[in-house]
Amino acid sequence: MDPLRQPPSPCSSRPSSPRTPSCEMLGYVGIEAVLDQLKIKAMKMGFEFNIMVVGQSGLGKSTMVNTLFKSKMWKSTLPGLGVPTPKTLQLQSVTHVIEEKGVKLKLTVTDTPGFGDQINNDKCWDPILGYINEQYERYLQEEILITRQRHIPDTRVHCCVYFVPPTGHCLRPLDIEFLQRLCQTVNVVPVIARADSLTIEEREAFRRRIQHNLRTHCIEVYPQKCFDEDINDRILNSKIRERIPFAVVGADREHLVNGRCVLGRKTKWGIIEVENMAHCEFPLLRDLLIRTHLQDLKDITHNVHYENYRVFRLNKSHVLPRGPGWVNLAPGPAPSPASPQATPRTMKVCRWTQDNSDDEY
Ligand SMILES: Nc1nc2c(ncn2[C@@H]2O[C@H](COP(=O)(O)OP(=O)(O)O)[C@@H](O)[C@H]2O)c(=O)[nH]1
Ligand SMILES: [Mg+2]
Repeated sequence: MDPLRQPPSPCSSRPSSPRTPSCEMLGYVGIEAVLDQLKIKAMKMGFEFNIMVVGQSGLGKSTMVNTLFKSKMWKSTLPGLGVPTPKTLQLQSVTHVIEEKGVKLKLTVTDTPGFGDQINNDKCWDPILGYINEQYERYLQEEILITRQRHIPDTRVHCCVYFVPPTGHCLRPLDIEFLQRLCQTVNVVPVIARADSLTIEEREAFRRRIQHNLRTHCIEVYPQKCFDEDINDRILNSKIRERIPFAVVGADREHLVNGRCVLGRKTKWGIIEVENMAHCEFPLLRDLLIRTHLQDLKDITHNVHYENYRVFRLNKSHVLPRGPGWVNLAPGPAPSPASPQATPRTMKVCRWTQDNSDDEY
């Protein structure tokens, strides 16, 4: 027997070669095996994913980070759990490598100090947009090196979870201004924070009003309609769009409920379980971020948001042709988001060349 066609040993990283086809499948080449190859490569490389939480202080951002880390999926040994979450005073990133069924995920969560606490909230978005652009700049500086790393470390923010205060009214002008800027730079998933302070009817009415605000102010949150790739995407994403912003509750303490250990908030009237869909929509947020849309969030970050930044920076740096592949891009500070013209807002690079003009449904 040809040694190349022998079944691989269990520790081999190569997929088995497709079986010899039966007579009726003579035209069969075995292209589908490429999927196995991709899977094995991806498992070897692992995945990187970066999330940021943004919103006014006291809305439960740091608690939500712990909720995500502590929930069943992300059993972790974060130091300090169980003690009250200290106030976040500066941007800070925590990285964890999570492994499940042989798949490694390097997850970085960036927690931000609350904004909007000042009397004058002018440009309170600057530090956050500055951080996001800085990560694009880092990636760009690595990418343009002549001898670049085979794998460029990716610190770019793939998703920003924006916490809306549970006022029950509508988006505040500050949220609208912030979201308008943020959505042009990064994927944004808004959530209704501390949703346990609203009744089910209030949550629903608030959600509808926020959706209306987003539409009237042309704020495109994730998943953006124009990037649905096919009918299946449209069906799934339109269901998600219906439910966004998710009404979430955060908690970092475990309680015993009917013999089960659950993450939740203990009140006089009972336990609010964060993973129970009857209590809040935290599971929808976690599923979107990890189970269903992780790769898509990364793709849009790379193909749209980073691409906008890259085009903007290359244009700004007067790219001069000096032989094949030469790019004269002086390393410099990331464009300051303080000057509105410095951020690539107005450009929109579409992922695919397909015509999306028929996206209404
Ligand atoms: N009722 C309620 N309280 C919450 C929730 N999430 C966090 N908290 C509490 O709100 C306070 C501020 O939370 P923290 O996570 O520090 O807010 P941050 O300033 O946005 O990071 C803490 O006492 C939390 O226990 C929630 O979903 N509902
Ligand atoms: Mg905090």
